[in-house]
Amino acid sequence: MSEETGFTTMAGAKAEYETPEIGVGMLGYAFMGKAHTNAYKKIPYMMYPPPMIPKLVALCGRNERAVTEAALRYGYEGYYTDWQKMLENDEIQLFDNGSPNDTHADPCIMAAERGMHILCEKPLARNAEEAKRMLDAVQKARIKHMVAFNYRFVPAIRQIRNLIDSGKLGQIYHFRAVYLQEWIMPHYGTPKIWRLDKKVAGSGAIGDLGAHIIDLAHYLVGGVKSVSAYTKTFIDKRPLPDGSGTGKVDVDDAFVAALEFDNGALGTLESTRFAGGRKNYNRFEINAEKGSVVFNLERMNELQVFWVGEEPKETQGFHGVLITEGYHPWWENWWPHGHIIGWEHTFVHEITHLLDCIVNDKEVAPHGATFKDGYRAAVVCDAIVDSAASRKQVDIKY
Ligand code: SOE
Repeated sequence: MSEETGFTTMAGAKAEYETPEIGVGMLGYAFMGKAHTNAYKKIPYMMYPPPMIPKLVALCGRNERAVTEAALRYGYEGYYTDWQKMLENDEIQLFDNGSPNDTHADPCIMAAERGMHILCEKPLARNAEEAKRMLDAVQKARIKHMVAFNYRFVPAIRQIRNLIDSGKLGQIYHFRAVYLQEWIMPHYGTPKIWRLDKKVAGSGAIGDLGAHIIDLAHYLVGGVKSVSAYTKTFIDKRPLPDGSGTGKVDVDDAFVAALEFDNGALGTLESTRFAGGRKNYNRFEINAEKGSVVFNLERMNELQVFWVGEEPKETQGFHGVLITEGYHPWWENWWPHGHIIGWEHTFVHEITHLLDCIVNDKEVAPHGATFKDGYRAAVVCDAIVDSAASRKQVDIKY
């Protein structure tokens, strides 16, 4: 400390325990690059003490001006415009793939071959065949691998999983899920962006939104036995983003599906980006032997619960509850009860889980989604497409 100023520098100060660093290489600087980087920067001081301290080694993106600005904004040590060059950097131990779906497979397979741990955004791949190649690559390598199905890391959803695991809900009869958005309706004038292009995205609402509720079905209920589905493309031609003309939309705008689970439960799934007024409406309801629970992402700190035989019977029915007590999942890291958290914090939780699994050699599953979960979701996504095309029920086979 300086006697004169009273100031003590923290430069070079060491915490009482050594926390290992992990070098991160982030592919993608847009929406998911921002959400993941925000999480990497929050982990050291909010998930305290952190399992590891992320070191922002490199950001990668094709547009040099944009990736330069993003690397400066977020504090990366440097940037690449070529992901293959980034994957040759030995300073990187964790490869994070937040790029569009057509650049999930090759970079992740190379990262696995180079022994890097991997976090890949959902959907894992454009289809099950591609997802299987990625799964095979990571299973050959001795690495930790996770798919960013971030809704597994909402405190209220983890609480539902805990209620299921503890037997408090009993046998599950129904899983009823919708994931509704509105942003490609006519009044948005959305051009044919990559999410509407089959060779880039693989599918439309199915892989973008449906993958989330399929993964939640797997995480909360179990394996899917069969699927019967419809898909629809409401607008089949859109202007090209560069203004050079129009392009055919070759992916689904919406789907509805009926499922039978291996454990006998029944399910219904629906996803669309044509649900006017629905901004990010991921809502599901589970009806079980001892009660029901309802989750709605647009009110993500709450659950609606119904308990069979609840007393006093005069007020039997669904009740709202805030999942913000210190004893609720992850709440010891945040604020006093009622001081709610948001969508961004699910990435903080999920990346902390991955870092904990890396540094302590723990299994990413069952609470984190591995590439095997990414593959299982891809198989169900393909079954929805196949059932709609054949107008027949499709049995799930891995
Ligand atoms: C767009 O539909 C999107 O950003 C999805 O890609 C995300 O997975 C979802 O969490 C929010 O909506």
